[in-house]
Parts: sequence; C-alpha cells; structure tokens
Amino acid sequence: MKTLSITVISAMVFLFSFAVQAETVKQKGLHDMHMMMRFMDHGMCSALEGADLQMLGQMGMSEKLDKDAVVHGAIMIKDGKAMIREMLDGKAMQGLYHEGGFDKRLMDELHDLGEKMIKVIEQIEKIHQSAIKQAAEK
Ligand SMILES: [Cu+2]
Repeated sequence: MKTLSITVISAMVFLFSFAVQAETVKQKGLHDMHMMMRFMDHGMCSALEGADLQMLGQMGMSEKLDKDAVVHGAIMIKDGKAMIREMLDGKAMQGLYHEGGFDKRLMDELHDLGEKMIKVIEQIEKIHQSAIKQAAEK
C-alpha cells in the first residue's frame, strides 16, 4: 500500500512538474514576444523621430544644425528599421522557433505588424530622400 501510494504520488508530482514546465515555456514564449513587440515599437518611434528631425533640417532655418538634423534623422530611420527587421528574423526569433511555446496566430500577427511597420518607414524614407539630397547640396 505504501509503495503504491508513493508510486502514485511520484507520478502525480512528475505529471504536475511537466505541466508546470510546459506552462513556463509558454510564459517565456509570450514574454519573449512581448519584448520583441517593445523593441519593434522602439524601432518605429526612432524612425518617426528621425523623420521629424529630417523635416526640421529640411526647413533650412538653422544653418549650423540643419545638416546634422538631416544626417542624424537618416541614421535614426535606418536603425529603427533594422531593429524591427532584427526582431522579425534575428537570433531571438530563431531561438523562440527552436524552443516552441508560442501561439501561432499571435506570432503571425506580430510578423504582419512588423512588415507593416517596415512599409511605413520605407515610405517615409522615400519621401525624405529628396531632403537628404537637398541638404548635401547646401
Ligand atoms: Cu516569428
């Protein structure tokens, strides 16, 4: 009887710890995606701020700072885009695929959102290419 109850209890503990482990993997996956989302937001904000700097520089009202604003704005746009790309295809994402424990639908939405963010930034880059040229000519 004692052996039986020890066996049953051990089995329950084993199954419970397995369930907890599965839950932990799932939570980690969700947390990773939350972090990726934060980085993507940051990339998007950097790019928009960079575009704003470029516009300011393009106005040509501050001789000493215009060129810096345009150049630094371009860097912020480029880095912001690279950050989103890194989140979508980078090491952390590859690791998450390897570990599993993420919701497929949520992951698809995350990628869809990231691609849209990149599209918006590329449109901004296109608009500001003329600004970069103008500042370089000054
Ligand atoms: Cu993914």
